Amino acid sequence: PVSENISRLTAHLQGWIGRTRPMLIDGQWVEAASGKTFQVRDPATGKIIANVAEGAAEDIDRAVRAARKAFESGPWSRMTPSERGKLLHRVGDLILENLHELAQLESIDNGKPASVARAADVPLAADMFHYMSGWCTKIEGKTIPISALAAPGNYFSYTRPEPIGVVGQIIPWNFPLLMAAWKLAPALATGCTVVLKVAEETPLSALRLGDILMEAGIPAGVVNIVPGFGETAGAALAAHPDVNKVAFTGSTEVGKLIVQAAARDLKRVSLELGGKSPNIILADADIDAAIAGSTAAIFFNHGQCCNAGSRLYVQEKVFDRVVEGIAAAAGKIKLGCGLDDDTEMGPLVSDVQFDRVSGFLRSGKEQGARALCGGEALEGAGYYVKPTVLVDTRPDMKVVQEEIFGPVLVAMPFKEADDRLIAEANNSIYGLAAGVWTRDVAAAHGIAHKLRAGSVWVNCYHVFDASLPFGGYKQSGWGREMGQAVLSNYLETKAVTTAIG
Ligand code: TXE
Repeated sequence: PVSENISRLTAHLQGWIGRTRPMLIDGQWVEAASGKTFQVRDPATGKIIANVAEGAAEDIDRAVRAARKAFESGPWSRMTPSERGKLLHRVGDLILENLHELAQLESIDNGKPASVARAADVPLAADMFHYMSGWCTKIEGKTIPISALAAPGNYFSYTRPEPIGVVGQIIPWNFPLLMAAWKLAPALATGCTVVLKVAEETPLSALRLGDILMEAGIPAGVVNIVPGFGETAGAALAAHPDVNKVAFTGSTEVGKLIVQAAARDLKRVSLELGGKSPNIILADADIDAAIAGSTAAIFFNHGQCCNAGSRLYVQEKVFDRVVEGIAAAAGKIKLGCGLDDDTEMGPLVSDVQFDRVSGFLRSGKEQGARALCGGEALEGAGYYVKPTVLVDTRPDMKVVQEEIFGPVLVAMPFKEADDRLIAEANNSIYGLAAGVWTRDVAAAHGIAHKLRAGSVWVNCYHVFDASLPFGGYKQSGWGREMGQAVLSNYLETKAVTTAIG
């Protein structure tokens, strides 16, 4: 059955989604070599919205060959940095020109409210291209005064940052367009060429972005977009001998498989993986702001954020007020189809995620946690789970240790903001993000410095910017996305030394 929500899309999108969506290889929209397609579903109804070409090893190989050709013989490698920068800027402009449609597409594919996609996902994706377009002309080497003890003489030495080559990028379904932008923009800014494997749950917005890249004038073969499944297309990309680097966002479990596959040829790897981020509220904080911010920290994007503030630590004397405040706010969140104007939280992305999150809710109950609100799915069609706050938890519970990736907060009280609290907050295999709420500046920075996390937000949460590096400590990943820091993911450094007599 076809989802009735298709009729709510613009006429143009209805036409676009109504045709089997091919993959982008060497500037051409083509079918899979096998001729196979797969179905994409609307998480609000569980019904079908599109058919998409199902890429596998042979398609990945075609795409890698196209990317290699575009990298070696141009035109990408022959373009000036300024020309590349202008093209990237144009991509950002075109994303904004298509804001409304991209937001609708993201909503029907992922389940998130279109209003959120319009305010966040799509403009942030455009911003990433705009920001990275500026870096094209600013990737500079250094001149280095050397001593050359073993070979005395006069030398002129400099470094040259060079693009790593053909990059394989594998992205998840939680921010489908934004993750494509986070990956593509820096790779293109550094002069690499790309094969992008999009998530099987949400391939549509990245395929639409493929149209935009072509319209902007990105040359054939520079970006190839292959939808398909992880174990086939994804694994083939991670293992392809002619890929120089793999950039992956997804589960820590699959991140480890990527490293193993890449190890065979010692490919460079960067990883942005899971999290179980602590969010700490001290008693002296602006409690109303902390309640509002911590509600958003866990429930934004239905909890399907790698950086979600999913472990809440609240100082004892304000614990009840805070958790009851968050539970009250959670109870007011309007669940519904992402295409409805008043929806604040949509369904989870898929039946698989729905079952996974429901399993965590059962496990929490079995191990003795108590739900202050939610704690169950919504009856009826669609993959809806009620926003949930769990208390009476213990550090060893599955719901406290593992990434749930759904709208489920676990809350724990603490006595003093001392080293025991820090140890508890750091008691995780992950280290992606953290939050601290307090009016005490010294305490805020003291705690921020001791947390083993790649991002720490003080009196705020989920504040992202194209210029700020983002990524994880420990099993949350390798390397950083965004900012100047991401460029090193896609560059090699060459040292050139000339004898000058
Ligand atoms: O992730 P996968 P899933 C976490 C979150 C979630 C769990 C499972 O906890 O509940 O992961 O989600 C591709 N070789 N995150 O199963 O499988 C896959 O096709 C190569 C956190 O969706 O990691 C998709 O494109 N690629 C996360 C991508 O990997 C493979 C976001 C991510 O899918 C592959 C998503 C393989 N063997 C989930 N297997 C975050 N950090 O934001 C799968 N893939």
